[in-house]
Formats: sequence, structure tokens, C-alpha cells
Amino acid sequence: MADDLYTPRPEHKFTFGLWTVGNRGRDPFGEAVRPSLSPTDLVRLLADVGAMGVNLHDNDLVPIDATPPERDQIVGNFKKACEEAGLKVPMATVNLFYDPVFRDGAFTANDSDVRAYALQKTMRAMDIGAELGAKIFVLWGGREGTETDACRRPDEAVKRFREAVNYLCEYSLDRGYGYRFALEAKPNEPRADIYFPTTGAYLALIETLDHSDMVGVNPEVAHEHMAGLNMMHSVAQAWEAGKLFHIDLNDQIPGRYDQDLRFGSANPRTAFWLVKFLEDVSYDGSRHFDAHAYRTEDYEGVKDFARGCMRTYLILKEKAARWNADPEIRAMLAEIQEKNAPNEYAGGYSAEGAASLLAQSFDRSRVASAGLRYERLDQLTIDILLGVR
Ligand code: GCO
Ligand code: MN
Ligand code: MN
Repeated sequence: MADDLYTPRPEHKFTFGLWTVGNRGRDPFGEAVRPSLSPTDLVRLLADVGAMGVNLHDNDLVPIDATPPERDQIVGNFKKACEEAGLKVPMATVNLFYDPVFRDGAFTANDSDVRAYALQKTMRAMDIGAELGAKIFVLWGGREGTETDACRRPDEAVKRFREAVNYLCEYSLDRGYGYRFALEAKPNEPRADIYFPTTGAYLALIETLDHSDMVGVNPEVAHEHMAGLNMMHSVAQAWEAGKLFHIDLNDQIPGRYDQDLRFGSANPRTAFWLVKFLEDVSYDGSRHFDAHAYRTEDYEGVKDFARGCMRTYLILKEKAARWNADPEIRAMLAEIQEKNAPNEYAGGYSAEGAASLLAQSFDRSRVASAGLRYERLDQLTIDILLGVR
């Protein structure tokens, strides 16, 4: 029965991008290693491994030069394939990075025609997503950045980006699509420096938007790790702000190129804290995997990869429940909580409270003398993770 715990089911809300399982292993140094599969084949592959949904960029499905009747037929067939396979399309996004027209950026490009085209392309991608039932629209600005800062002032880029997102919110409202936008940060690659390099940067921008309630973030493990950050902290801040609209799960060794490794395969401990956080707060969005299989794999290996992402998530979810139920860990957490008693400044500022706080004396050496036992707490965590507890 233990195995059943690790079997993906629709309620786990596991999703993959068409571009993830469809990744053919091309890299800057080498050609594709796998044949291309059609979007409908990929839908069947995902149904086969037990995913709940499939997400897509406009051009993962509809070629950039498709005529309107071609587009309608492709989207119609895809919708049917998803229905037959029992797969949902919870999220859609737009490719604003592949075509050469975006070499200087999309929403932030210096050429206003490029910016207009980027908006048009995004609106059309929103139409496709809406037709397929998507309610989350991700914006990843892969080309919104620079190699040289001689080309524009970054504050101008911020203004252009804001203007674009404001426009797209209005479009969604106008069409009654009900989208929530999720902004995805990445510090670099493919540009030398990308604007809004971290989730925190987007959280700050969002508060300046016309419809800030419609816009949240899509943090990605690899991207926060590339910036040397703690993914779970970024996710927690987004969550606390009510802005965790989506999440991109994968793995990444800091200091490397964008690796997009199978979830939890490089840093299982950081993946554990992330899964534990998502489960502890009952995050109810998709668990979306934005990763791809090693270049060594054929499509059987791609299935192993996809199953592995979900299995690791479920293993870590079970470890998190074990951690939460562990009597020794609970006792230690209760001790930590005991020190958290209400004091002079709890409940906010008052002149009397401030006077009393100013008059209080603190026994610093007593407070600082007792060890906090976090070594023990962490080792208990490691024991659970390594399967001896
Ligand atoms: C990357 C990004 C993308 C985006 C995707 C959705 O590093 O390539 O993570 O995979 O998530 O384009 O907008
Ligand atoms: Mn990425
Ligand atoms: Mn991503």
C-alpha cells in the first residue's frame, strides 16, 4: 500500500508544460537527441504517467505563422485530445523569446512596433488559453534584459513592462477571461541580465500596477537558485502577500547554467522545505513541473523523468507529514513556541507601551547563553529525509 501514497492522482494537481516533456534535448552545443512528438502525442504521454494537466506557450501548439483557420483547427483538435485524455489546461503562456523579432526584448524593446507586436501576440495567446479553459496566464520575460546597458535605462524598461501588464489586465477584463497573471523572474539566461531578476523584484512591481489584485508571481526553483537565493523563502513571501498564483518546480545546482533538472534531484533537502511549506499552508494551485529529461533519454526516459518529478514530490510530502507528527520534533517546536509569549510591543504601538518598552531591562547574557538546539532539530530532519527515522 505504501506505493499507493506515491502514485500521482488528479487531486495532487501535477502539471507539465508541453515544452517540458516535449523538450528534444537541444542545447547550445548539440542538436536534438529525440524526435519531435506532436502536442496530442504529448498529451497522451502525460495522461499515461498520471499528470492532471498540461500547460503551453502559444507556439508549443500553434506555429507562429499559422493562418486563423489553421489556428482554429489546431486548437480545436488539441482541446478534443485533452478532453479524451482527461487532462486540464490550467495555465497558458506566451513565447516572447524565440523569434528573432524579440532579440532586443518584447514589452521592453526599444522599437515600439516590437512592443505592439508583443502585446498582440500575448492577447492572441490569451485567446488560445481561454478557449482551452486556462485561468492562469504566466509571463516570463526571457528577452527582457540586456547585454549592454548602453541601449536603455532600466527604469524605462520598468515603465514599459508595467504599461504592458496594465494593458493585458484590461484585455482580460474586457473579454471576461477571468485570468490571473503570474510573473516569472529569472536573473539571467538567455540575456546577460534580465530585468526583475527575482520573485521579490516582481512582488514590488505588482503593487504599482493598475490591477494589482489580478497579478501575482510564478517562482521557479532553478531561477531562485541561479540567483543564489532560498526558493522557499521567496515562495513564502509571495504566499504571505497573497501572490503565489503558480509555481515552477524543477531543480538546479547554484552557479550553473539553467539546468531544469528533475524536481528534487539536485537538492532534495531544499525541495523538502519547499514541499513542506506548500503542504503546510495548503497551497491549492497546480504543482507545475518546468523541467526536462536528461539528453541521454529516449521517450521512455522522458516518462521516467516525469514520473520521477511527481514521485519525489509525493515522497517529500509524506516526509513532511512525518516531520510534523514526530514527537521529538513537536516537543522542540513547542519549546520554541514557549519563548514567543506576548510582550510590550505585541498588539502594536501605543505611547504607554513604548514608554514601558523603553524602560524595560533585558538580561542579554541570560537570553544568549542557552543553546537553541537547532543542530539536533536539523539532524532529526536529515534522519527523516534519509529514511532512518
Ligand atoms: C525558462 C523558463 C520558461 C518559462 C516558460 C513559461 O527558463 O526557460 O522557466 O520555461 O517558465 O517560458 O513562460
Ligand atoms: Mn527556467
Ligand atoms: Mn519556468
